[in-house]
Amino acid sequence: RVTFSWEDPLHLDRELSEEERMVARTAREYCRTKLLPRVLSAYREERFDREIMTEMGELGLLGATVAEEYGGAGLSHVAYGLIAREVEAVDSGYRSAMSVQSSLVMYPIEAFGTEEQKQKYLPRLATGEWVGCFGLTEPDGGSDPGAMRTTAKKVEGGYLLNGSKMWITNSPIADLAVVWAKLDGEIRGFVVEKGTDGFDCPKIEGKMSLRASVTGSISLNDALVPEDALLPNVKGLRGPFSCLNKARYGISWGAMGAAEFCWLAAREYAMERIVFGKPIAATQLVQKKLADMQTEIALGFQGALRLGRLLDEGAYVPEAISLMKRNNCGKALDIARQARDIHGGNGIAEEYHILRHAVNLETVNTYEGTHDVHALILGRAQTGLQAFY
Ligand code: TGC
Ligand code: FAD
Repeated sequence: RVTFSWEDPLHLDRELSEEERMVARTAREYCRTKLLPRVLSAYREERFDREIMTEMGELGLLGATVAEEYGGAGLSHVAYGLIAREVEAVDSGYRSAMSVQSSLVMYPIEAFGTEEQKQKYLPRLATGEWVGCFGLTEPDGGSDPGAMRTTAKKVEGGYLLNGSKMWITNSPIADLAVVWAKLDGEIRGFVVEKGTDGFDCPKIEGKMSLRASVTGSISLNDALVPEDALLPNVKGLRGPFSCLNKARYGISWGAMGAAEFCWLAAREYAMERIVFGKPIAATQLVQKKLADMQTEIALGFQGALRLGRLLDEGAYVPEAISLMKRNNCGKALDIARQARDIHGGNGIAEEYHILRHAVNLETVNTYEGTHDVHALILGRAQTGLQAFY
C-alpha cells in the first residue's frame, strides 16, 4: 500500500530505476561531504576550486549522457537531472560548472564533431582533466543570439575569429571554448583551445550572485584556429540551441534541488523556532507557505521527470523544455525567498545557506533564456504569433 510521504508526496523515488537511484546516491554523498563544506568560503571569496571538476570527473558526474566509448557515463537524461538536483542543492554555481561541461561543451562535440574531435576532447573533458566553456552570449544582448557580431573568416590554414563574448561560465579556467561565430553570415561552432594567440578569457569580478562559479568574458582578436577547429555537422542557430535544450532541461531539475534544500531547511527551522510561545510551524501562515513549497517542488520534479523520459525516448520537445525551465526556475526563486522569510533575520546569515540560494536563483532565472524569453517562446508556440521583434 502506498502511503503519503510528506517529503516525496508524489513518490518520485518509485519512478526511478535502480541505476538512477544509485547515481543519485553517489552524487548526494559527494555533494554533502565534499561540496557543502567548501561552499561558504568559496562564495565569500568569489572562488571556484578547480579540483571540483576532477573530483566530479572521477565519480562519472561529467558528461552523464555522453556515450561510454568517449569516456561519458552513457546514462539516461533522468540520471543527469538527478545529478543536477543534488549538486544544485548545494550551490547553483557548482551545478553551472557541471552542466556547462556536460551539456554545452561535451554534448556539441559529441553531436556535431568529427570522430577525431570526439576522441581528442571528450575523454579529457569527462575526467575533468580539461575544463570547457560555451561562448554564445555577447555584450550587446544575450536574448537574441541570432544578432551576434562575432565572425569567422576562412583564411589559409584555418579560420580567423573576431568578436567578444560576455558572461561565460568557466571561461577563465577553461582549456577550451566552444565558440559560436558567423562564417559567411551563417552561425558555426568552433573549438578554440587555450593558448591560441588573440584568445583571452578575463574573469568578471564583483558578481553578487553565483559567486562560487567562475565567470569571464572571451575576446577574440584575429584568433587563428586550424581547419579542424570547426564543428562540421551543424549550421545555424540549431547548433547552440540544441545544446541549450540539454542544459535548460538539467536546470529544471537543478533549480528544484535548490528549492528543496530551502524548503526542508525552512520546515526544520519553523519546527524549532518558538515565537509567541509556540513553534512558528504551528501558525497558519507558515503552514500555508510550507504547503505551497511542498506542492510546487513535487509538481516541478514530476514535470522534470516526465521531460527526462521524453528526452530519453528521443522526442524533440524544445517548447516543453522552455515550459519546465521557466516554471521551475521561477518557482524555485519564489520558494527560496519564502524560506528566507521563514528564517527571519537568520535567513540572511550565511550558515543557513538560504539567501545564497535565493541570490543564485536570480541568475538561474536569467541565464539559458530569461523567464520572459521562455514565456515568449511558449506564447509563439500556442498563438503562432512572433512577439520578440
Ligand atoms: P528562431 O527563428 O526561433 O530559430 C532559429 C533556428 O533555430 C532553431 N531552433 C532550435 N533548434 C533546436 N532547439 C531549440 N530550442 C531551437 N529553437 C530554435 C529553429 O528551428 C530555427 O532553425 P532553422 O533551421 O529554421 O533556421 O530564432 P530566433 O532568433 O527567433 O530565437 C529567438 C529566441 C528568443 C527563442 C532565442 O534566441 C533564445 O532562446 N534566446 C535566449 C538565448 C539563451 O538562452 N542564451 C543562453 C546562453 S548560454 C547560457 O546562458 C549558459 S549559462 C550555463 C550555466 O552556467 O549553467
Ligand atoms: P538581455 O537580452 O539584454 O535582456 C534584458 C531584459 O530584457 C531581460 O529581462 C529580458 O527578459 C528582456 N527582454 C529581452 N528581449 C525581450 C523581448 N523581446 N520582449 C520582452 N522582454 C525582453 N552565456 C553564455 O553564452 N555562456 C555561458 O556560459 C553563460 N553563463 C552565464 C553565467 C552568468 C553568471 C550569467 C549572469 C549569465 C551567463 N550567460 C552565459 C549569459 C546569459 O545567457 C544571458 O545573461 C541571458 O541570455 C540574458 O541575456 P542578457 O543578459 O544580455 O539580457
